Amino acid sequence: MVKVITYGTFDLLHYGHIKLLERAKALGDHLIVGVTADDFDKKRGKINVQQTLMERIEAVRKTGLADEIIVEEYEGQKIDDIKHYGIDIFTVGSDWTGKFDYLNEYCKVIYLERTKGVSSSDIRTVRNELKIGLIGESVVVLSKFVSECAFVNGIKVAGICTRNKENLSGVLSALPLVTTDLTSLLSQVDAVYVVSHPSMHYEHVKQALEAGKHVLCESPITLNAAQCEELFALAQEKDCVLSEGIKTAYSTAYNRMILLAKGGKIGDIVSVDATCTSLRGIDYSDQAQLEQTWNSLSAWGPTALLPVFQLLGTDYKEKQIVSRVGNEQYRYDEFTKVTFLYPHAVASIKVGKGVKSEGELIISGTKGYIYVQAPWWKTDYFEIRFENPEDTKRYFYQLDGEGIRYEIVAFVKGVEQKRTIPSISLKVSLEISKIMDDYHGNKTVVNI
Ligand code: C2G
Repeated sequence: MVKVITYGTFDLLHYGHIKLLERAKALGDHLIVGVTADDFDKKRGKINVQQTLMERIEAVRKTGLADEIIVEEYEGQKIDDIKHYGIDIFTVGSDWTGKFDYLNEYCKVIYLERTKGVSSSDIRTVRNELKIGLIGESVVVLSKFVSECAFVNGIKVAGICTRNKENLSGVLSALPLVTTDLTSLLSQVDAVYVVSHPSMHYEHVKQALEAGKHVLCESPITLNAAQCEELFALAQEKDCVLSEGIKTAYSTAYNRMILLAKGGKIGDIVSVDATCTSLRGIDYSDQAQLEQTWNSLSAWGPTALLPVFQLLGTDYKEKQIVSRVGNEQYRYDEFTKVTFLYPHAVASIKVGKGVKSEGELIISGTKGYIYVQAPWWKTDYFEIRFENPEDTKRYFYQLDGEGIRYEIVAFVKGVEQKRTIPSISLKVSLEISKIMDDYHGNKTVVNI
């Protein structure tokens, strides 16, 4: 019996895949098909896969062409499989010609002509070509966002509304539409990415939602809790997606760390301590700069609050906000520490653009603790440590582009499925706005 094996993602199964499977089957008597696991696809840069592993396996099964279906989970698994299953022939489409010649050491390698004119990424792009507009002034953040969109199927940046037209460069100045008029931008797009100053978010998000546009808004969505509730209600009424933009929430390493912590790996969580600082000078005499510079709590608070609220919830008993405020009129804090008291736990965040500290995340538990080194908010690595250092567990999950592309993929999927992908729950979004509200309203803030 001649055993053949082939591998693939088989996302949105199409006739190119089926023709490949038919010809693979014809090469022998028994065909094993390896379908790639989600993590493995992500690791090899395929971040746009629309269907789950089970949906893709089921689609391959329904062709009736596979005698066996296995899951491809790690780099190098092909060699293990060829040995384990006693494979005679490995085959794959000609787009991979040369890439698997090393397998000749273990079995025959045959490249089959790839079917022209069809691909999963083309189907994805046609299916949901989302035109997105940018709103804001930060050239660095916006340029990064445009570059990251290039990795995502089915999204196109159609223009920008900014008060900073004269300073645009590169990818931003090359956009089809550069305007200061939000109405004209909204008429050209299906969705917007809002990264204007937080004091403008409410106005911009509201106008976009009123116009029936989906919104990805850099957190904090608003500086006022009631307005935040109002915007989510408006999004619901308009059947639009309103997503909170905190790129950390979309990083695999961060999400796996949260799951392990919640799963009891370190016992009961007693303390969550997150620090985010980035030393940036500010000229308090420069009104224009003050007006458009994000204060520390707005810039870093949402990120630092995320693990606190996702691990301990938002029903804390007490909180204390301590801030070193450099400019009262704009409530520009150089440093803020917020501590939370829960029934059986405590938490603290330290954020600052005028103070430098160690940007680490430490989750303390009754059996051990999780340590995420600086800059924890864009990490691909964390450790779970116990009393005995020899028991330390180390985790690595590749993170490309600081996580922004995964945030965009989640937003595009959310729009397609007409729901906000629950990476950040509504409760967390509302609580983040409440913290901003308390700070900007100078409620219960202790000044140092
Ligand atoms: N294919 C094809 N014609 C197309 C599209 C795909 O012949 N128009 C072939 C590919 O060459 C591959 C198989 O169908 O052999 C599955 O394609 P994908 O799902 O795109 O997966 P891919 O990442 O190419 O899988 O490690 C090997 C890879 O897993 C191959």
